[in-house]
Amino acid sequence: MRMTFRWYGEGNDKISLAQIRQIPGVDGIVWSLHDMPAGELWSEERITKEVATIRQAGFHADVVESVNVHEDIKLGLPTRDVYIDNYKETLRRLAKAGVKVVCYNFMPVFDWTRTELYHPLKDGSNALFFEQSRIQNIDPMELIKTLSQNVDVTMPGWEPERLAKLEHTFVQYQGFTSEQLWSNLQYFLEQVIPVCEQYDIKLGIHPDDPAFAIFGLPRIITNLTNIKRLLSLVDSPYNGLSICTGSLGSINNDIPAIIDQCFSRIHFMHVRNVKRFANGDFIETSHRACDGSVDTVKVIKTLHKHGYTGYLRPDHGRHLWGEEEWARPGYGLYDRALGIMYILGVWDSLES
Ligand SMILES: [Mn+2]
Repeated sequence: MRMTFRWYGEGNDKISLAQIRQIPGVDGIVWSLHDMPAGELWSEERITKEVATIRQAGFHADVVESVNVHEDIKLGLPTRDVYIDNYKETLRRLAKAGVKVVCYNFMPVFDWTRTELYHPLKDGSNALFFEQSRIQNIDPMELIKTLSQNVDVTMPGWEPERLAKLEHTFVQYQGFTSEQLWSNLQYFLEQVIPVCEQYDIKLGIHPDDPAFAIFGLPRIITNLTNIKRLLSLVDSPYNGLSICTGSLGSINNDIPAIIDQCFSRIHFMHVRNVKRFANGDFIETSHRACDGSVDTVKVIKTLHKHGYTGYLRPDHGRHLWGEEEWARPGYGLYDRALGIMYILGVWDSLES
């Protein structure tokens, strides 16, 4: 297992590479060009510069999260071919720069969705929260407005140019079915996976977050059955998975069973914990197994049992010790560092 940490780039992340260096066990930075609109070709200069910055700080830059998929690809519009060509060329350029794994998702309109960014926990910290009743009774535009009022950073998947077109995008998805989304995902993979094979760069799809339909938009990467279907769309090791225990844990998935059955296709792991409530709400918690609904110890044990040598990062953490004042929601420094120590603690005890 190779421990990594997600970093948003110089001037775009209040956490420095020097701080990340002090977290034990982290040898790689998970990066992206976060200002790049979905569908646009990434320039070689920008890629080279970002990789150099990361390497100069003593890390590898093997994992990119994410190269966003343009909405026209998900919708299957005739214009998708231009964006798929850009995607292929971006993959070639990333491979040439030494990138090994690219994480992406195929969720319509939204990336991850929550109803509250700073919900208080009993210990005095706060965390991302999803409340079913609020989702059912709110217009998506309202939700976005309310959430973005309190945040002065751009969250991945909530980029201004995406939000500006939100109303129009919703109209485009009216009547859109999950079978259409499957078919468009297959079309995309059939185009890009041969490039991945040729240039030795692996794709890992991120599960949908949360793992159920919201606002009437289909969500398909949600459980073992659907993950197997995804893997069979193009049966290549390059068509792989980023398993996120928090996203899959938003419903009652048996994540160790998913790891067991799909192990050879897992290229990247996100480990975090969520606590689910009987009414379907869930809140993000510490990484400890006993603090949430995901048996994170069993997840790590299962990876260890199979001899996982791929990349892993702690995912969203709670906001601790006042860091919500400056940190990107879910991406503070402290709880992710604590999460790493927990994951490594379990791993080391299995190794010893
Ligand atoms: Mn994740």
